[in-house]
Amino acid sequence: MMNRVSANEIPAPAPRSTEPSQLATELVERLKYRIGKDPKVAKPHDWLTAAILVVRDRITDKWMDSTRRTYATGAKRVYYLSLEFLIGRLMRDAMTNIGLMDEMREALASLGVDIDIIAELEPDAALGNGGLGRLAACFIESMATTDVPAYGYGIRYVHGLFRQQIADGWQVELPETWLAHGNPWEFERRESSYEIGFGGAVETLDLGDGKQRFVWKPAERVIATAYDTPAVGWRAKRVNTLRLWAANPIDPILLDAFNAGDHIGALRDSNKAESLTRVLYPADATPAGQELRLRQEFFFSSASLQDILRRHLQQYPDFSSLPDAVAIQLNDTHPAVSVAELVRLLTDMHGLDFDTAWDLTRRTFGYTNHTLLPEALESWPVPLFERLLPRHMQIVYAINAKILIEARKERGADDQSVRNISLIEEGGERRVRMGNLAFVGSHSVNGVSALHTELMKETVFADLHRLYPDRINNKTNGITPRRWLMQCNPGLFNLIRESIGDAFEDDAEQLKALDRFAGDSAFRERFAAIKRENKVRLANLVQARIGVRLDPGAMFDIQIKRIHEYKRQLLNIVEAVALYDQIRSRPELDWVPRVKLFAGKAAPSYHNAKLIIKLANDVARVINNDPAVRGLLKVVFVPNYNVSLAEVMVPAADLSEQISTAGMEASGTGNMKFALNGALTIGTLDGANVEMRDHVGAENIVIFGMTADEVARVRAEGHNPRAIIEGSPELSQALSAISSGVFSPDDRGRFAGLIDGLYNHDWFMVAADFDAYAKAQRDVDALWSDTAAWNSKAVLNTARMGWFSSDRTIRQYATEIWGA
Ligand code: HBZ
Repeated sequence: MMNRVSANEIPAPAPRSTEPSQLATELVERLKYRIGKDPKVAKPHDWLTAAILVVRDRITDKWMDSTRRTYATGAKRVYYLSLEFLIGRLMRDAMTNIGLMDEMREALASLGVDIDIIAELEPDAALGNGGLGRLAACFIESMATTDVPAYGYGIRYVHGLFRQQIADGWQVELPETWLAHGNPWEFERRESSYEIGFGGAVETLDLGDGKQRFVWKPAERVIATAYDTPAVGWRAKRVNTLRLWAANPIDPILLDAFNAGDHIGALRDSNKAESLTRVLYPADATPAGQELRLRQEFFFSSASLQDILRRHLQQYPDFSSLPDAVAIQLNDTHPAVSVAELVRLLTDMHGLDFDTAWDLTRRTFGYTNHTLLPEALESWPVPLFERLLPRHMQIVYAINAKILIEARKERGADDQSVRNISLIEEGGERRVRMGNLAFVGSHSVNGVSALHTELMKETVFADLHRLYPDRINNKTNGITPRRWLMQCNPGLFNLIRESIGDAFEDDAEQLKALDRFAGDSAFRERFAAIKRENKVRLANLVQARIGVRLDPGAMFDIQIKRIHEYKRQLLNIVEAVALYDQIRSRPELDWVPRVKLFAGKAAPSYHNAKLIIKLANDVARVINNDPAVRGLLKVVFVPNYNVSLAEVMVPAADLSEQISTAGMEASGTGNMKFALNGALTIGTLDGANVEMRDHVGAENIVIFGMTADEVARVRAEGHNPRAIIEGSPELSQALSAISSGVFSPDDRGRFAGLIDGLYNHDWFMVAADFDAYAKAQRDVDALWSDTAAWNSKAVLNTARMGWFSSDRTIRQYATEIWGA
């Protein structure tokens, strides 16, 4: 046996030199000994891998420091459970945060390598759909930055979100292959693996004294193996861990079957296991409802909890200290089965009684809700849940009994209220309600903007809120200013530093020192020049990708996000059509040149969303090729929206479109990225737009349309969209152009159904808000014409958005929820 050296006997490594010459030596070393390439023949991809390995090694020193520090201080650990982490590229982020960007650039240059070229080769880790996944990625970075000892837990999907191609205007989905060249960031941890069971039955053993023991005998088992990626915070204060689970079979091959000639059957179990973590579900609102999805949810919940409990027992004698040492945050209901799994592990595996386990569970979990859409709330058919997780079904019933008895007896809930808070939806197909399970299993339930949190109390969780009035709280979302200002907009970042010093780098709220520059014309001009450079960069990208030439002098009006009816890309497109009409009929007027840019993916099964993409492309083709418009209006749909594309589009925007139907966007985070980078917002009073208005000032944001209350009232009372449309000549004309096939001469009826929906119910209030929106757009035009006024407002947006840093959000979670 080797003698174990205890961690504190190993001397901390001497800080390495950050001299470019030293880095160059390390680059060549990694290239030779880790990749096996002679620098003479190394390809750009090899250099990328070498650069990542050099950076990763340096981060690793800090990583071990952080881990030791957490042990030594006995600090509380935070676990962020999320089925999605929309990370994007990591190299630039890591280099900026450890302060090696300039040195690495120089080191690579000395070897004849352009850092910007190899950086572009890094694939996006697109392990998420949209805002929820990107929020998780911002949080991971901010938790390291604010020195919260944290682990992100998720799934290592082999295929992230599909690659979007646009073929003849239609979205086509292609597989995404981010691991094709390997992943130099990650460490495989074969020793951190756990068995995960599915199906089978539960045996009940009678222990006498009315006590019982339950033994779950799963019919299938797979192994979860950990892959760790270090997550480094700003100035490398701390390095946390993103631990992603991959599924492997217990037996890689059934040799008996193979030897008997059944070569396919021999691999059946292996394929089945690996299929668990093969692909990310691409729907971002309607739950997939498929068995594989529930398997994914349970697989990563169980692996994470087993890992957490094992780590806890390494440091503490038992689980009575669990809620003091551990906080687990559930990112939406996707990991909500964790509530039942923790109870199971504590009772069946570790011998605690049910009441103790339940108390510890509730004090350990927090739950974040990201949507109010009733159709988006996750629930599982009882028969499916019971077949896959028989023991968890029993535990859900036990929790339910406890909750409902308490509700009736102690809190006087009536029948209707009891039906609403029940974990089981009755009437018709019985289903397990994951939102209710997450709510009762947590000590904190939070929304992601002030408005959303209030609506949670009034709508989806009204009855549970009445029962537990202290549980719901708000944590308004934020974004990391490292990725969304420093890295994506170096021009603006340097201008700010030159003007107000570098305090804002550690505290984004110090950006408010920029306020006084709004009235400084020399500053405004430099600010505008940087915006223009960013627009040129985007124009080049658009030219290269889709061959459309853009004038960087035009207003860049951008809407980028998932395609959804509630997000109302349709409202934006219809307004473009109306504007097109007006330009053609009044060519003599002084129109403001404008480019409307769109990007975003539609869930593959979401018919109307895909039709909206086709409409944007059809409208773009007609408008962009009509000489009568003289380039005053262009419409562009940029394919394959992802984090890296956002990093180019966000800094190039003059106008940010945040136009969801009020009450429907929980928060939004794209809205924050644009405003921080000096775009003006046109938006509804929805999600975090409300708080953005409070921070930037009502005169520096363009708000229009119905409020959430008005939307709710109109929906309840019923409205007549047809009358609204007929009362608006601009709108009727635009809609009839679209539905009669002006933009789809090859299939004139293509959009008839989409437009009929507006006449017949207009659930998302596109018609109802159209006139207000069109008028707001003309106000925007007027403002644009006053360049000084526009730029001054743009500067004030940047100056006043510091509060929306995810560092602030994380500090609030840490003090108000996690006690960390
Ligand atoms: O979460 C988004 C909200 O729509 C947005 O308003 C908010 O800013 C953001 C962060 O809080 N929600 C999502 O992005 N939701 C999903 O991506 C999703 C993914 C899989 C699902 C359901 C929702 O099954």
